Amino acid sequence: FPQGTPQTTVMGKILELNGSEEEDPYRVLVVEDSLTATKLIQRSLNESGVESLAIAHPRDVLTTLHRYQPDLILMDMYMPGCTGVEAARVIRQHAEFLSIPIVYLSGETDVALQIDALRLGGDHFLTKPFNPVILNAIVKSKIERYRALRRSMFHDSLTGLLNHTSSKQRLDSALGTAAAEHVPLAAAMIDIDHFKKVNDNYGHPVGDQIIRSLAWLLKQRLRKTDIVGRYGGEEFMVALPGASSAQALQVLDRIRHDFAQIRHPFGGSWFNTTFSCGIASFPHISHGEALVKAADEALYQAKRAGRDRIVT
Ligand code: GH3
Ligand code: MG
Ligand code: MG
Ligand code: MG
Ligand code: MG
Repeated sequence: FPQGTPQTTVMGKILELNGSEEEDPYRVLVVEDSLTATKLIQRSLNESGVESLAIAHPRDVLTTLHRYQPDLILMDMYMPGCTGVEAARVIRQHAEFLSIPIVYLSGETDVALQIDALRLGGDHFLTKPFNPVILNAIVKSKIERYRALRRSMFHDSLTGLLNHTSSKQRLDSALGTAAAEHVPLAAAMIDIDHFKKVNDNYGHPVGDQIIRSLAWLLKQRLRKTDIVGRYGGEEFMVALPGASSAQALQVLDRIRHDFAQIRHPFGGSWFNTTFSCGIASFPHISHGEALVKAADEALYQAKRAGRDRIVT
């Protein structure tokens, strides 16, 4: 084996990618007009490690949902201006909040009214005074399932990265933010070189492992605020909010270099693979689709120029 080339431990670590990405604390939005009830609820959630934000007016619910991105809504029934049920109906009219769990927490003991509330977009009904143990158990189990659902909707099952659709959506929303904050954003398309040959020579499962190793390396090296998606088979899309083309080149070229050093074990020996990459950036290009297209064209240039390189 060549001297000085570090033996990789990447393969062993790949398995962690899907399961052990550290989880954000659970977040609950409490919609409740009584200050006393709010304090009790928030204390109970806090004691079991769940973050929360409380609003007293249902009219603020949509803006708060967008800003706070909670995993669950704890909804009072009777509040000034609008009932919890009315608020739930408004929430359910927005596609992105169609499946967020809404748990009512109310003094209402009339079962017919409780059932009405559940029919109109609620997932569960708890009555006050509440049992904190039950509240926390329900909150946690609902959030677990909601997060699992979202993971499978937005992520690729082989790598755990964002899938094609959600990486495009995330790019569009990051572009909106970049425009509002007057900061640059670099987008890159990455494609593994001669991957057909890898599959032909070593088999499809080995090919899959290589896709996972690149996914892991990208996740490992990029920031939490960067967008990393599996765009297609052996093709990845990366977006770096705040980074210029030149800055992205610097970061990604290290990754390119290090990926090429990885020794993929096969039949008692090992082999290397490389990737090519194209970079384009905002504000030079301002539309998401055009940005991806420009990065794709740069990627094509990188392939034509001999692969294992980045073109900006
Ligand atoms: P180039 O350097 O031009 O990119 O050559 P290439 O062979 O990588 O390009 P091409 O796009 O023609 O082939 C990509 C191959 O990737 C074809 C397909 O069999 C393989 N592939 C796509 N998705 C997967 C996957 O999920 N797992 C594995 N193992 N292979 C895949
Ligand atoms: Mg009330
Ligand atoms: Mg390809
Ligand atoms: Mg190709
Ligand atoms: Mg390829």
